[in-house]
Order: sequence, then structure tokens, then C-alpha cells
Amino acid sequence: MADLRGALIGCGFFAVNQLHAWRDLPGASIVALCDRDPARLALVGDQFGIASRYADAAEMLAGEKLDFVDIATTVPSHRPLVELVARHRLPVICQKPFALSIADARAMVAACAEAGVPLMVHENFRWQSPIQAVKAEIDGGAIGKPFWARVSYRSGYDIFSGQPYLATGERFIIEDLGIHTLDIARFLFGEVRSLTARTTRVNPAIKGEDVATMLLDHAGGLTSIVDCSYATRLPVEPFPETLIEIDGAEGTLRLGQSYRMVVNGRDGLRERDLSPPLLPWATRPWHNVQESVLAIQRHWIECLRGGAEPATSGRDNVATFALVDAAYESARTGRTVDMSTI
Ligand code: NAD
Ligand code: 89Y
Repeated sequence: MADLRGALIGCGFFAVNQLHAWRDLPGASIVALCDRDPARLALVGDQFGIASRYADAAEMLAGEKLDFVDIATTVPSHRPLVELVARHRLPVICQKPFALSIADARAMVAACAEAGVPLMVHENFRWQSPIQAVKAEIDGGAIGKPFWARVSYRSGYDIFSGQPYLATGERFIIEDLGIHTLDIARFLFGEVRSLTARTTRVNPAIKGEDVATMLLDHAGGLTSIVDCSYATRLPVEPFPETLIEIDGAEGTLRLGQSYRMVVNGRDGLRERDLSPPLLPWATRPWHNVQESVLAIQRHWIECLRGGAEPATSGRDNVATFALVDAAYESARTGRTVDMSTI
């Protein structure tokens, strides 16, 4: 079977991971690149040996024969680019955060549904192998029915040098990083009925909030705390690990720092090292995230070939995005937000 022909829009900081993963995966190849910045286009095009290069996405879509498009630009361009690709009736992947607003996210899902094309959001954190292993333990009943949980991401890592735009937006950590941890909470514990959030900014050099604490009431009865911080200076920097605590009716699960999972459950006490592999092109400490890029892109190829809806489809991601919106509203008003109002 011939490789699926993909094009990538946005050759910035993170797209390099996506291009490495596409190069490693059988079944798909990136045949064209687009970036409005000629220097990035040349640098990344040369690095990956991709000769078809465009400054304008519309020109690329008119000029190339493609099976899908991967959008790796920052959020302001997501809606126009997804809608452009939908008009060309091509399957499309869009980086997180999906959109600038929930209205935009819903419009993007509608545009792809009307065009009859699959839409996946590159919501990769739930694809990290330690997170998948936690999910397998819960689904396998290792600790019985979970009733309480915490999904925690606390770091002092300097992400602003690689991603300077993160320092300039009104919204920062919930939109950029909390979106991943909220998605993990949905993935592990199901949909959310109501959410309460508090935020603060510790770093005076940035515009948005860099600390958020959220309390989620899940539809199944579980209560979870989802907390994130880029103002937390720990003795051993955990970036970019998500730590998880779950209490179940028949035991407990802890995913601690350095990817150590301890399950005290139905089968007694077990400890596992869930350290992700270091892919040949990966660099510590990003290797956990980089492995999840490979996993989500593999999933996309399988879904396209098999005609299945991706687990992290646009439709699914609207529910995660709604949690982001609810968190900002709760932090602004001081009130608990009923998710049916978002
Ligand atoms: P970046 O600014 O380094 O790169 C974006 C690139 O897109 C730039 O080269 C820019 O010139 C290009 N671009 C923007 N609009 C364009 C348009 N309309 N047409 C063509 N090119 C355009 O940003 P980044 O740090 O690579 O982040 C990109 C996205 O990836 C963001 O949404 C970010 O949140 C996300 N991200 C995801 C993860 C993850 O783990 N999923 C990690 C880091 C960043
Ligand atoms: O942009 C963010 C993401 O998606 O993962 C980590 C990150 O790069 C910085 O918070």
C-alpha cells in the first residue's frame, strides 16, 4: 500500500518533533512543507530533505496532491487553516490548543463534519506511555472503582526560551499546559459535571497565569484535582512529567517522579519503572513528550487507513477545550462552573 501523502504547515519549534515522527512511521510521508517564515522553511526543509516548500498554505493545497494536512502553527491560525483544509476536503490534524475560543472549536468541528473529513487534535499527553499504562491499570480493575484522584504538573523549567510567545498571552498555563492535564483527567476519569478553579501569576516577566488549581466533579462520582505550575522550584526538576494519584475502592495507584508507578491493589503491592524509551532523535527531558508524538501520529495513520474516528478527534477535544474555558471563567468569577453552561 502506498504511503499517505501529508503536508505540514508551520515549521517551528515543535514541528521538528512531528517531522521526526513522520519520518520514522511506516505508512505516511510528509511531501510538502509550508511556513510564512522563509528562514524556518529553508532550515526545516533542508533538515528533512523536503523539496516542495510554500510560504502560503492555499498555494500549497492548490499545487500538491495530498491525503492529509498536519497543522503545527500557533493557535491564532488554527481556525482559518483547518477551514481552508476542510474546503479542500482533506483529513486534517491540528495542534493544541485547538482554538482561540470554544465557538471557534465548534465551528472547526462543524466545518470538517460538513466536508466529510476526519479532524484530529494533536492532544498528545494522554498518548504518553506512562499515562496509557495508568489507564490500563484502572481499566483492568487493579484498584477497584476510583473515587478520588490528582493529576499534577509542577515545574520551574524555562519553557519561554523555546516558546517565547507563551510569555505574552493574557492566558498562559491553563491554555498551554493545563489543557493536557485536563485532557488526561477526562481520559482517565470520564466527563466532568462541574469545575472550580483558582489561578495566580508568580513570574513577573510574563503576562498570563502560571499557576492553576482546579477541582473537577466527574459524572461518575469521582472528584479530581488537576493542578499545574511553572513557578515551582523542586530539588529535582520533573519537567515534563505529569504525576498521578488515584484512590480506588480496592487500592491506590501513584505515578511518581521519574516515571515510577506504585500500585497497591487487588494483587498486592507492585512497582514498575515506566520510563519512556529515548527515541533516536529525542532529547532529554523532552523524550516523554516526543514518544507521545510518535504514538499519536501512528494512531492517525491507523484511523485514516481503518476509517475510525481518532480518540483525540476534534469532537472529543471540544470537551477538553470546554474545561479550559470553564477554568478561566471560574477563576475570573470565583464561582463553580456547571459544564452544561459552556
Ligand atoms: P513556533 O512559533 O515555534 O512555530 C510556529 C510556526 O508556524 C512558525 O514558524 C510560523 O512562522 C508558522 N506559521 C504561523 N502561522 C502560519 C500560517 N498561517 N501559515 C504558515 N506558517 C505559519 O510555535 P511552536 O512552539 O512550534 O508551537 C506550535 C504549536 O504547537 C502551538 O500551538 C503550541 O501550543 C503547540 N505545542 C504543542 C506541544 C505538544 O506537546 N503537543 C508542545 C509544544 C508546542
Ligand atoms: O506548549 C507546551 C506543551 O504543549 O507541552 C509543554 C509545552 O511545550 C510547554 O508548556
